[in-house]
Amino acid sequence: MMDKVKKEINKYKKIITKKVKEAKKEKVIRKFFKENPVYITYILFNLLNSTMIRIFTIHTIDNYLSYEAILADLSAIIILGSFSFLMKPKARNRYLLGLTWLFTITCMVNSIYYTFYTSYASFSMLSLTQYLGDVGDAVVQNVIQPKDVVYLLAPLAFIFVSRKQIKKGLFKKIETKEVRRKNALKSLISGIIITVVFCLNLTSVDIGRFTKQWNKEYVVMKFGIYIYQINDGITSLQPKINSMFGLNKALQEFEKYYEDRNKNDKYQGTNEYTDIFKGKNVIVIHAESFQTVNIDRKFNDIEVSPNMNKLAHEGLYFSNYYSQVSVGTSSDAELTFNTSLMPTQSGTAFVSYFDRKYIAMPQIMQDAGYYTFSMHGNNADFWNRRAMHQNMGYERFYAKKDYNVTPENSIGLGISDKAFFSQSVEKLKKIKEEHDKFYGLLIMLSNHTPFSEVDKYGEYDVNIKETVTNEDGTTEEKVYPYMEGTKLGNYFKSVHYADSAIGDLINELDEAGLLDNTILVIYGDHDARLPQKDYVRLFNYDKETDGIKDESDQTYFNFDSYQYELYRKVPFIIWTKDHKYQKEITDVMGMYDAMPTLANMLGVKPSKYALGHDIFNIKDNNIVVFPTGNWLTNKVYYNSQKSEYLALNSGEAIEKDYIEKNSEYASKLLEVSNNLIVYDLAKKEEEKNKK
Ligand code: GP9
Ligand code: MN
Repeated sequence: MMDKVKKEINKYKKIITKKVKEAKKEKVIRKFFKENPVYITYILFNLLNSTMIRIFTIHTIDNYLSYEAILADLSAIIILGSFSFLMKPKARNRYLLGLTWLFTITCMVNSIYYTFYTSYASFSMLSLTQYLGDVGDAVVQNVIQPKDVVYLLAPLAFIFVSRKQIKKGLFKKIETKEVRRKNALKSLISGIIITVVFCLNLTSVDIGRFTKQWNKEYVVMKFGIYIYQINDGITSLQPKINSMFGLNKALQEFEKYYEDRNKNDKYQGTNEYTDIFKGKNVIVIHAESFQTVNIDRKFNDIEVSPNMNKLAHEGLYFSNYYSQVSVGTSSDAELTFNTSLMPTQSGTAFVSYFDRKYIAMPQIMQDAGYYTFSMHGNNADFWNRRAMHQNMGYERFYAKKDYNVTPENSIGLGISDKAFFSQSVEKLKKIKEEHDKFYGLLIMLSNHTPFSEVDKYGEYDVNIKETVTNEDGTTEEKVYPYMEGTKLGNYFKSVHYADSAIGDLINELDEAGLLDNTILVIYGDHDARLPQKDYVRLFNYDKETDGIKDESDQTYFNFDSYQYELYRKVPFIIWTKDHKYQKEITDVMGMYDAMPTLANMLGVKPSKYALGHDIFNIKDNNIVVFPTGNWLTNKVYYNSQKSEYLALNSGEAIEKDYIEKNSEYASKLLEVSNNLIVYDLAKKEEEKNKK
């Protein structure tokens, strides 16, 4: 009995001490609030600003509810603010006001920048002199809207509250060093706790996007504007740091490399394709995530990509063409296609090295008297295209702002390919009227991972339908699910849509007379990163069990990691309306071979730094180097990480020397390409020659 009472008393004791502790804590907090009204004003108003800028710029429900960004903003504000406690009241006040101005200016600059570029400002852009002009114009045309000045609320509130406190004797307050240190520590610890909570919520996608920093809207939505800007400052310095050391060695190696190449490369010069398209207009189509696996593939006798198949069979079709992208995906494809250089080893050329000198196809065509332009329905700053397209020599970049984009005409990342193409044709008609020769790029968007908007792609079944006759003579249709519900299956549906958009485009171009003196060039930009297991199902489906065939089955296709790599290939097609040049070219080819091959046909000189070759010169001897150091020839796929290879023609012996020589060639090529971009060697060489 006594035990029971004791237990009860203890229980209540515990509750009471907890309550007392809580009350004490509350008092401590209240005390802190009461004693530091200036600091609290600093936190609240800067937090309000950072929340406002997200709400005024990114209008999505996810953004309004983004507690992650609030946590991130809070941690930046509190951690930076903590140091103020180490200072005496007067200096503390000045420091906090300074920070408030810094935060406020960050918000104002980004607010103005966003109005014009639907993206956030970057320190790296400061090195573009044209940027300053643009911002100047932006401010004038913008005539500072209320939404840009509302952020001044923070310094105003800060000044108001601090003045009041100064009158009450804030600056006369005597604090011991001990108290200052304690307060700083308290604030710092709370900042760190918030940071830890924030970090626990991060996914690997968040971290990946944060380090790459190119998807600015995403970074701001997750990390808040202040952390975005701090991170931007650091990443903007990286290319400068990379290029600070080792320039002389890089320049010497680069000069030697090209000297050797020009002397000893026997795969240069003219061939039967030289000048065949000289003077023709050129429309290049960047087909998002379009792989060769689609070509001539059918489900229930219906082609996945009937229009691309037609183009492939009626034109020059390079059926073993490989994309050489790295983390810069679409942008790396554009880089390699246009400059015949490889993606950089760290960062991406488009984002980190957009201010280097590139000798690119659009500039070459412009110099040959062509009007050059690019068209893409997404934000102009996505992948930093606005800066890079100009650098590569496109005279005009038609981006999202030039298109009528509505929720109804959008799929996935933005405007649907059908809407994009039909609006682009209107622009092309005008271009044709105003210019006698043009070279333009149209970048597609709808066929982009994750291929989940199946209801918008239109009807296309990826199952197996069969009509079976029953014993009593009646017939019934049997349906086996096959690829339905898989990511690869959805990909085929998405491709079917994109292909039909290409079909519509060709009809519309034809109606407008835009095909008569034009060559169409189409490339898949990179593979769609589809799961290996889906390919295993595609090639080894057993409809009786709705599973995978047994490996012992004679028809079993061992779709291993080598097959996966080989199946990443993308189509490259050059087509004209008159079908004059019809041929399938099966030699392996990399995206870096596009510029030398095309330039020869168009009668212009490719970049003297091109790393690829004209496929009609190099033919069977070609080598495709991948950014990983892997390489591919007609004979071998070599995996440099594993130092293993797959021989492609069974029975043919591969010499050790062959592997070594090609591996050396690949690593030298990657090094020279990277140095050329990082150290801006094309520019250095040009300056040297001028002297
Ligand atoms: C973005 C589009 C897609 O505008 O080109 O880029 P990706 O994700 O393929 O690199
Ligand atoms: Mn892409």
